[in-house]
Amino acid sequence: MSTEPRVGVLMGSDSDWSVMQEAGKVFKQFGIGFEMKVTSAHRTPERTHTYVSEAPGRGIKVLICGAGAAAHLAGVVASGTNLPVIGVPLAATDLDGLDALLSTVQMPGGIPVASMAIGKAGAKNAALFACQILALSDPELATALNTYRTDMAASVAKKDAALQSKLADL
Ligand code: RP5
Repeated sequence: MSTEPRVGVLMGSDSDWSVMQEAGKVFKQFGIGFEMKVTSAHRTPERTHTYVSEAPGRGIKVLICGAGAAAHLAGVVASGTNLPVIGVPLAATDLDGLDALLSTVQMPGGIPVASMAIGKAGAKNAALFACQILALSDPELATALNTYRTDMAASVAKKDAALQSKLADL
């Protein structure tokens, strides 16, 4: 698969990296080219607008935005592009991500943001969701996603088998 970046992963601060790296791990696993940038909706609005306006011309097809607190990043990015934007709310304050979740998911009608769960699961699912979007026009990636789910189901069956043997030993 091409390693040219097809997904742009933005985060509002370097303090978001520990969670947003989960998205990067998924793209590495599937061999999807991606780039990651720190850019903030409110601290660096011009930098954010410039990135968003240039992204499609560089082959970016999907954008992921991780941000905490009053998380404007996904909404602001979505306002500047018709590319699909996936928001990942992050826990950065005493509200444990509920603030970011509501800021990300409660977009007024007209400018959609696909919001994932708070934190690492959200970052991982954002990347998988981006892969699913790309797979619409990438049969090789579609096959890889099917295999991923088959393997996941097999691991659950294996865990159940281990549980049954623990039960038998009680
Ligand atoms: C948001 O504010 C960032 O996305 C981050 O989650 C949060 C706190 O940022 P720092 O103060 O750690 O830079 O914009």
